[in-house]
Amino acid sequence: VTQRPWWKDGVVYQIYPASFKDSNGDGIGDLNGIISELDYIRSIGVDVVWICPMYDSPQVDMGYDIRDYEDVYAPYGTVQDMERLIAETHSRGMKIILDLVINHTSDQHKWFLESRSAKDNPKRDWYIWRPARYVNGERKPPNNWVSNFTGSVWEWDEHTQEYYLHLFCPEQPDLNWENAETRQAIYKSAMEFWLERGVDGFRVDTVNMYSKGEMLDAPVTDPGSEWQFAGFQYCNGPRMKEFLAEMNQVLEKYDAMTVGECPNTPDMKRVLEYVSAKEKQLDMVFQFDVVDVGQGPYKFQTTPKNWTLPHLKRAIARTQHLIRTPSDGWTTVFLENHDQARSITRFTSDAPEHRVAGGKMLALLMAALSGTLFIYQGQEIGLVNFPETWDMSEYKDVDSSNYYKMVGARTGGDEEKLAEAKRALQHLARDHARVPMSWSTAPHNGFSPPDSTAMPWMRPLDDAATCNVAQQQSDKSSVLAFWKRILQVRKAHNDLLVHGQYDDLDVEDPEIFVFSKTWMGKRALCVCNFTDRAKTLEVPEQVRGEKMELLVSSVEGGVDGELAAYEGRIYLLA
Ligand code: TEU
Ligand code: CA
Repeated sequence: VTQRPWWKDGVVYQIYPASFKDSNGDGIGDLNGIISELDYIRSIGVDVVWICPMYDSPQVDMGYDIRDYEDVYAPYGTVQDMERLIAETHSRGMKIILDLVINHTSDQHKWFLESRSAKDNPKRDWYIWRPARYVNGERKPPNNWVSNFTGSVWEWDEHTQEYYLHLFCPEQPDLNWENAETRQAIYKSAMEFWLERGVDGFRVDTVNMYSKGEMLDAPVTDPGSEWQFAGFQYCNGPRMKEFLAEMNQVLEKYDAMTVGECPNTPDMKRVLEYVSAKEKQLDMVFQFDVVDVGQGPYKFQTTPKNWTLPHLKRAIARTQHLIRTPSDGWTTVFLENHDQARSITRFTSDAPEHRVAGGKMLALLMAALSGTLFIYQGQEIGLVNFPETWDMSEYKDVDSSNYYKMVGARTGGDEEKLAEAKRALQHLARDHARVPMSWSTAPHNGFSPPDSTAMPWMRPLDDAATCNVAQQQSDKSSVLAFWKRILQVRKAHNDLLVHGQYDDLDVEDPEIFVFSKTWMGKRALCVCNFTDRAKTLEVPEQVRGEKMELLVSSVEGGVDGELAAYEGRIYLLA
């Protein structure tokens, strides 16, 4: 076997600093809290940690609005704490990657303060400024693109009488990547500052949005529509390859890995151009096919349970086929992150009698898929969405609150429409991933020190009594115990499970997910029962007659020929 890069076989654990562990009792997670749990993280069988933005930030979008790339958000700690976290991670034989947020900065970044101070400021062109459009004497934004967080992507600046672009919050002005000087400053400040301190790579935020292309200045097509989804216009623009190639000249000096977040890219050929080894663009990407299954461009405007198992199978197949020879691509496996609701709730059942089985089955499914595997904090203990009974005030995320406000404004506060919006948030909001971790049954679920008087920044879960790290570390039938086991199985059968070719064996079956993995003549079969009822195990005709040796089941004492509710199995075929 050729020497494989660490980032292909390694399992990555994603940490959201605000919600992982609060070591000093101010109710906010911090770097010392993360350091105190590195042994726990290592014990799961994880090889890499990904830290979400810990940089100095006004926290409008939870750190994805960076005020200073070269400083740490004070409540999280200091640059020295980060240097200690990097060292402590490395001393345990793990790698560490940071979040690289370079499509935009905070509106309080010194570069933007300069840029907005005057039209002739040397940094004016470091951001994207445009004059107003006038329609019948009325001032309008340059076009009708809608922001990811509702409303226009243009914000009026009274002082210099122009609009600036922000694909996300108004507090997140887009950097102008057309300006070579800006790009060099980004590489130096956002990347080299941390590469010099030993980080092993980056998860690259909105990696395909840096080249806006000429559509940005195209005339407004349908003036009638208030706002228009433009994700397919501002993603994958004409200079993306050039920008990533230039960025790689810096990364290669440190042999750093990259995983790019790649929304709005349904065309697999375009994705392959990012992840093909010979293209030298990115090592891998997160595609949204699986986590957006069944959703339209406006994720909250879809009825929560509107996906089917064939939807999910086709989405998984698209991401797996990036590995199919002869492509020289690579792919990622994930069902959760800080932008996604909890996968047990979304894809199985979070009913008390099913949530553990659901969590174990999804762990087995993910472990059987090729590509680099990403686990999001809390997924390893089977955390689920917080209940519908929680009040809207518990939703702290700008994505959720802006959407809810927009529905209220559009419908004049229509109770039924607002209730519908809350149901969608209960199912899909990013907030479900941001509740403080449940460590034990101590006060604050062990997230903050027991004697701390400050309340955690978000309401801790109500179910910690039955779902917390401490309890599961000593419970062999826990979701945590199963994750540890299934990661060992994945490592023991690395060729088949991490690198093998994926073939779906029955895409249309609405209840059972069965696929095979093939590597140099060796084959495995994975079968998952996505229902809450026992189902007969039908051996797919493609493998009928072959000897099936059970490698692992997600349910103890499974019955031959029958799959229990939410049971997953992997067989070796001979
Ligand atoms: O996400 C970019 C992105 O496309 C999704 O966030 C999506 O637009 C959003 O969840 C609304 O549905 C990245 C980060 O992961 C996200 O947390 C940030 O809010 C966003 O970029 C801006 O930096
Ligand atoms: Ca703290």
